[in-house]
Amino acid sequence: MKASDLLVKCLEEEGVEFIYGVPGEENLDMLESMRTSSIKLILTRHEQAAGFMAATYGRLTGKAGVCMATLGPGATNFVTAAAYAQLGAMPMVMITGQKPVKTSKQGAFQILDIVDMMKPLTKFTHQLVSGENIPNKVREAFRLAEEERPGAAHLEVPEDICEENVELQPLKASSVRRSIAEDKSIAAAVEKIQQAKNPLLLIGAGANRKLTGRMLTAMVDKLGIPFCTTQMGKGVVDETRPEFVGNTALSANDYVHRAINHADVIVNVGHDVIEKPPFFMTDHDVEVIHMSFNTAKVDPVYFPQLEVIGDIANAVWRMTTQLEPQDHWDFKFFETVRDKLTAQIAEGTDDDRYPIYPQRLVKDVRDVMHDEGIIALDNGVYKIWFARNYMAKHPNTVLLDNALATMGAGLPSAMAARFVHPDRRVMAICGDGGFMMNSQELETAVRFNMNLVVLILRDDAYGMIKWKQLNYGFENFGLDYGNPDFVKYAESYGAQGHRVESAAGLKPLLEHCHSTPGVHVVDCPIDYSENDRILNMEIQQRAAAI
Ligand SMILES: Cc1ncc(C[n+]2csc(CCOP(=O)(O)OP(=O)(O)O)c2C)c(N)n1
Repeated sequence: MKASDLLVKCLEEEGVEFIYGVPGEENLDMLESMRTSSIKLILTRHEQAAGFMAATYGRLTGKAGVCMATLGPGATNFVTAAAYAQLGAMPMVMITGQKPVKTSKQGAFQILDIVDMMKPLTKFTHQLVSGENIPNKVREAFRLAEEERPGAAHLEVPEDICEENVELQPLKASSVRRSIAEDKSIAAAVEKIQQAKNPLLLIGAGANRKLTGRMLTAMVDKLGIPFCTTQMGKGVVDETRPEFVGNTALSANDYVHRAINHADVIVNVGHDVIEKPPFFMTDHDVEVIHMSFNTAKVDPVYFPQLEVIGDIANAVWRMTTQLEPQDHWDFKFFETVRDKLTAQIAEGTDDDRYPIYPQRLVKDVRDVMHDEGIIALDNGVYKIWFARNYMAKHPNTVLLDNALATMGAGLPSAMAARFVHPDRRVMAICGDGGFMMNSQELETAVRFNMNLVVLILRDDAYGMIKWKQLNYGFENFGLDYGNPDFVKYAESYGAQGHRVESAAGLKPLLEHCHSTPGVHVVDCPIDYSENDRILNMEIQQRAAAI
C-alpha cells in the first residue's frame, strides 16, 4: 500500500471525520489518498482558522480534531492554533508536509525545523522518517492529544515518506480506563464536606467533560450544595439553577467572590492553572479540596489541604453516594448572593439606548439561543459580560477561550461547532478587531452552506485594551481604527449582511437570522462607555455591601 493511503487509513481508524486545512504541494499524496476516504476535507482560507476549527472539534467531542498544512509558512501559521489547543486542553493533531528527507533537491527553500518549533506548543511532535512508523506514530499522536490533560500533537510527513510502499495495517486503540481516586481520599473529602458549615463547589475547566457534568448535577440535586463556575467551567452544571452563585468572570471583588470568601470548605473540581489562579486561599481561612486528574501545581496562592486525584466523574459520583445533606450546613448567605446577583444582572436589560449596552446585548442573545444553542466568543471586553451575565444551561454551549485568550478564534470555532452540531443554533460573537483577524473564513462558511450567525460588536477600536488604558490612567491613544462596511463585506462573500439600527431591533433581527438559512453577518454598534463604571466600581461597591 502507498504510505499516504496507510496514513489516511490510520486516521480513519482513529475515527477522524474532518480534516481542516490548506494543502500545499507537499501534502498532495495525502490529499489524493483522502479523496477516496471517508474523511471530509474542510478547505479553509487560512491555516490558523483550520487549527482553531480542529481544536474546537476536539473540545466538543473529546476526539482529536485534525488539521493539515504544508511545510514552512503553512506550518508556522499553525503556531497560534497549537498554543490555543495546548493551553485550552483541546485534543488536536496537526499534520504538516515537508520536502523529501532522504534526498532533497531544493536546499533550504521553505524549510524550517517545524518539529522543533512545535516542541513548546505540543505534547508530542515528530517527523516521520519511514512509512513503517506511520501506524504507531499516528496512534501515539492521538493517544497523547486525547488523554488527560488533552492538548496538541504534531506529525510531520515528508513527501518521500508518503510515496513509500508499505505492508502494514493501522494500529487499533487499546481499551483503557482512567485510574480512579483511592477510597481513603474519597472518605477524607466526604468527611471534610460533611463537617463544613458553608461548603461550596467551584467548577473549573477540567470538569468540562460530559460525564463529570452529569455527576456534578446529581451531586447538586442530592445535596443542594451551592456552586460557582470559572469561565471555562460555564454550563458544566446548569447556571440557571437556584444553587448557582456566579461566575469568576472578574478576577476579584465581584458578588461571587463574597460567596467564595464565605465558604469554609471549597470543593475545587477540575481546576486548571491556565485559568486565573484561585486567589481565594490568600485572604481567608478556607480548606480546599482539589479534585482533578493530576495533583495541584505548587503555587504561592494555591495550596489545597486535600487532593482527590483520579477520574473526576467517578470521584464525584462516589462522593455523592456517601454524602448526605447536613442540618448544620448553612447556605443562607449564598442564597443572598445569588438573589442579589440575579437582580443586578437583570438591570439594564431593557435599556433602550443605542448603540446597544452590554447588559441588554447579553440578555437578548440568551433569549434567542435556545437552551442547547452554542455561542462561540472571540476575545474582547464583551467576553467578561458574557461570562458573568449569560447563564449557560449545558456544557460547551459557551465556547470561550480563557486560556490563550487569543483573538481570531470566534468565527472558526463557531464553524467547528456547526459541523459537530448541525441541528443547534450557533452564533459567533466577535469584536470588530477579532472578527477581522479571521474574517476570510466567511467564504468557507458560505461554501459549506452553513446556517450560521456572526454577531460583530462594533466599537471601531480594540475596546478591551482601551478599557485597560483608561484604568491605568493613560490618555486615549493608539487603539482606534476604521472598519469596512460589514453589511457590504458580508454580501461580497455571498453571506447576508444586516445592521442593528436600534436596541429593540437586535432581538428580532437575531431571531430572523437563526430562522433563515445561510450565513448571516450582523453589524451591531455597541456602547462600552459604562464598562468601567459598572465592572470596576459599581459591582465591587455593591458586592462589598452584601
Ligand atoms: C491575537 C491577539 N492579539 C492581541 C490580543 C490582545 N487583545 C486582547 S483583547 C484586544 C482587543 C479586542 O478588540 P475587539 O476584538 O474589537 O473587541 P472589543 O474589546 O473591542 O470588544 C486585544 C488587542 C489578543 N488577546 N490576541
